[in-house]
Amino acid sequence: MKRIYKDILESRCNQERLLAVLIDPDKMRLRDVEPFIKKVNSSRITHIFVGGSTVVEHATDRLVKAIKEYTILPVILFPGDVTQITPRADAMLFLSLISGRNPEYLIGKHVNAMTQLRKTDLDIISTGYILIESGKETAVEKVTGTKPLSRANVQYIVDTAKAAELLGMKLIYLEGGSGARVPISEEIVSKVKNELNIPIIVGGGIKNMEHLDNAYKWGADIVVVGTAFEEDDSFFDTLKRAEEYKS
Ligand code: 1GP
Repeated sequence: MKRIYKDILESRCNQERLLAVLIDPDKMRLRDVEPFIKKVNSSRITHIFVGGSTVVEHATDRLVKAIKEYTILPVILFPGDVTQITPRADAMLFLSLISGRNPEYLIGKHVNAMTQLRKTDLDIISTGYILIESGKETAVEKVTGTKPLSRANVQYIVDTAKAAELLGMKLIYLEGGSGARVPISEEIVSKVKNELNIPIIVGGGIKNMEHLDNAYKWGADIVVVGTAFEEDDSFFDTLKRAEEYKS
């Protein structure tokens, strides 16, 4: 069994800022993997998340195989569906959509995944996935038939996250949705951080250095960026320049 979660906990103790790039198998062409991953390797990115809300069967397996040829960074599945499980990855976020009340996404799909998961050596990380409204309808809402939590109801978001921690979940993912107009707010991230002992992932709508720095400052242990890299890979250079400026 790989020790991806233990490494996340260790990094957190050392106050390291973990950064994950999210790659959607439906959007990344196999011939683009090599140049893209080479840029990832020379950046400060620490983890590669792979997943999407709607993915063609076997696309995840093919993509993870290709990614693994070019990097030693941990590859973590962020699956929208059972068909996105592949033993080639290192770990999997075992997501429970705790902002919604669709039993399929709370426990149903997890049960269906067991036959496949038993055959893998993935580090399976139980994750409370909280979708928070961010100004536009997200793919997660459409696929799961659930509504996000209101940004205004911060206490309810905190209570949801805390309940997940007490249920034994190991990570909380505060999700604004891919391409969110605005990232998760300071009040939400900092209040969830204050109450929780488990690491927090923040993603959705992180498009520039200010968004990224703020997410860490407010309490994110891992920040996930997808669209900014997908739409404009000069974001890699922006990251690099910001690092050089700091050092
Ligand atoms: C989506 O949180 C991730 O699930 C990343 O969002 O694509 O907006 O960076 P972006």
